[in-house]
Amino acid sequence: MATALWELAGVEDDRLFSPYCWRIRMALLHKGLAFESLPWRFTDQAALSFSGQGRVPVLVDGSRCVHDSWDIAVYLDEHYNGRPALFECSQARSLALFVKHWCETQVHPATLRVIIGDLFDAVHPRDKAYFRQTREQRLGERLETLSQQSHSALPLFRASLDPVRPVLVAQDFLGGKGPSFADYILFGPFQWARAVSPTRLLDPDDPIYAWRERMLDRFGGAARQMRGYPVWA
Ligand SMILES: N[C@@H](CCC(=O)N[C@@H](CS)C(=O)NCC(=O)O)C(=O)O
Repeated sequence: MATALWELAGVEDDRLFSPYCWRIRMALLHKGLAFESLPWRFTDQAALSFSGQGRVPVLVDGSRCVHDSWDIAVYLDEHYNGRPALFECSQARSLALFVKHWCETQVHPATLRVIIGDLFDAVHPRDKAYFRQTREQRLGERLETLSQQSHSALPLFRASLDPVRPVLVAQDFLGGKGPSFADYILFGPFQWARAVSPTRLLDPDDPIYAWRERMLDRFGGAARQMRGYPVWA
């Protein structure tokens, strides 16, 4: 096997809805590396045992196996340093680490509360009991209760993005003129949502909307072509 990416899928193999896996899918495209997609479901724990842990993404690159999206991005830049950089310099990498933690603590939870009902519908039937049990335990509420609150979660989701609006007015990407790994980190929750939910997360006059269009168009529209809902019908 050359390069392969284990990534979370829903009912269909190409309904890819992990924000962490999307980071790496975009990173591989950025690097111009061909890869095979290996769809994975939450209950396919045995399939990942070779990696010594139970989460995706997992990258298999020849004889190397790397897990954790941050470690995979660092590995890709160090191992393929002749290809376009995900981090232009060590300062860019440090700032991307901030974006990662900001995104995971602010944007991911806000996204989840908007899409939770649609997300449950999109997970593979054999994952549903596991998903319900783990997410209800984590969030402290029944999925149905959370789903009923999803409309009021949308303003909170939009507010969670306030720090990036002025940045994306001033420049096309978080990385400046072109996308960097920080952009792929932020793009993850948008693809997570788009894969499972018809909810219109952003108004077309939001500067983040234009940024998302640029991201969806990148690499010949690769992200837009994956199974999901149109961002605006
Ligand atoms: N820190 C990890 C987090 C990866 C992660 O949590 N992946 C989720 C899919 S979005 C997962 O595999 N969850 C398994 C589970 O919930 O059992 C990374 O950045 O790769």
